[in-house]
Amino acid sequence: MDRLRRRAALLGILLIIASFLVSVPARGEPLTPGRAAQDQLFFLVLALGLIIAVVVEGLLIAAVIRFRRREGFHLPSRVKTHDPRLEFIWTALPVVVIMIVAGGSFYALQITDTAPEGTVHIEVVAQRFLWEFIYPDGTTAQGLLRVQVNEVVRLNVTSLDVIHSYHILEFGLKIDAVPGRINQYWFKAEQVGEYHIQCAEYCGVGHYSMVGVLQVFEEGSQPVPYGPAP
Ligand SMILES: [Cu+2]
Repeated sequence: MDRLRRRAALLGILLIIASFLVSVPARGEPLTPGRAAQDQLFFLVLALGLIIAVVVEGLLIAAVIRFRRREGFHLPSRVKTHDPRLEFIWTALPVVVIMIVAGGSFYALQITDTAPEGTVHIEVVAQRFLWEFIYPDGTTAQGLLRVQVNEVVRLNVTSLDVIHSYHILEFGLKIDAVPGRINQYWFKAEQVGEYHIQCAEYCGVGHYSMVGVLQVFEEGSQPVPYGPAP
């Protein structure tokens, strides 16, 4: 029984480590300013969480070992039930931690929600089961969005039927496409390449096929598929 329990505990620890290792490389190098801000916030929260976990679990394990039931064990006649200093510390410390996380969150939000000047506006119209892109010059494209590298692009995302979600994993970008509403997001692709666009909100039987490609091309390598930036 003891051996089984030990093996289960070991397996649990290995699973936690494995899930962490799998999730980190999947995030890769930041490709947009919004993604970089999100990563900073993620690692800030991760670091704080790890410090708290080590301290709390360390204290717990130390207490379990030190105060375990031993031969000749008996409860002390007087047990201390209150310690104002200790209570102050365990109230103040979480407040400080939450304030640090709140500060980091507002900083990240300010970056992801504030598009720089001189942006190219592209309308993203979702419908079952395809993505349509409307460029500033009125030309449209289905399933393929082309933008120039290092160009600041503002997306106005909406839907014609049900709620969809415009998702590009590498950009840390996920924004709902809601009928009758325009949700905005901006990005600046900093690396040339092709990125997978996927609907991330279950929208019907064809949901799996609601995909597209974001093509980020080198400046001058091909004609710009849209008019001049407004
Ligand atoms: Cu969808």
